[in-house]
Amino acid sequence: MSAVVDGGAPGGPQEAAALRAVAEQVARAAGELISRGRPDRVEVAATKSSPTDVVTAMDTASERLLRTELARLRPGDGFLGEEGGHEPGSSGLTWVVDPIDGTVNYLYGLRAYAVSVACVRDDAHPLGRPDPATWTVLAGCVHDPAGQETWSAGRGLGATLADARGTRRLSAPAGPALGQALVATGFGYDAERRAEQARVLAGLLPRVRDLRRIGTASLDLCSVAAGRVDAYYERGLNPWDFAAGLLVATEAGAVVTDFDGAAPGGHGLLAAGPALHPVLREALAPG
Ligand code: LIP
Repeated sequence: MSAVVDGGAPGGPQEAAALRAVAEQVARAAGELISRGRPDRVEVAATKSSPTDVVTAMDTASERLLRTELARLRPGDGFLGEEGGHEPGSSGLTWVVDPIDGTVNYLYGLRAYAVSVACVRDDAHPLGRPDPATWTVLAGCVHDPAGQETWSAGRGLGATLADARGTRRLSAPAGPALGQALVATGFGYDAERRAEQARVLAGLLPRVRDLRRIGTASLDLCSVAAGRVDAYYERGLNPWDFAAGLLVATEAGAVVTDFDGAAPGGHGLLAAGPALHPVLREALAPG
């Protein structure tokens, strides 16, 4: 795909399909860069919100590639990246990217990391920074270079997983009873937040089958879409951590909200099959 990509009528299936193809193309290119270019010993280039919130040179290189490729393929669109922040566009569409989701896994050589690329429209902030409370995710791709798995979705087009065996449509299971549920979760970079998350976890653990901590929100959401876990919840995520995975999970039939049933965001995200979601939401309710 070399020329500028035009997506057809705004909000239509043709536009969603064209944006999905762009997301897949650039996510795979960045995935190739970070997996082939991973040094044996990855150094911490800088820290952000806390001493454990790290950036590596490959996070920055991956975001640079994504920004350049998207500017070439979709001139006029905005860009919001974990490392470089927001660059407004004129088209009303914004690409929300995490150049390496699961950076700590990448740093330690654990294989659960991914490139996450989503395209959103936010009519409440047409030329501003898109807000998960008001945005619509039109297309998204989560590419796992170590596992050679590519998860993608288009609004109204469903969700798929492509790997060495081919491409298959995803359909999230309704979900088991709470006591049988395998639940994924995650923890922030701030010690106080982790203490609070540990309290919630301690209350939930005796009531479910077991917990999984994969370390990568985008792959956690895709795992719900594929039935590899029954649910995923986390507080404190950034928009780029969940934008693409959110669409993969919802297009596969899972329910994704905050802990009050409204739009998910940094204040809370809960994803599960339609039968398990309300039960787990109640189990996670304070008090
Ligand atoms: C990570 C998320 C993960 C969360 C981590 C971190 P990063 O994103 O994917 O779910 O538990 O605290 O936010 O920093 O690797 O892009």
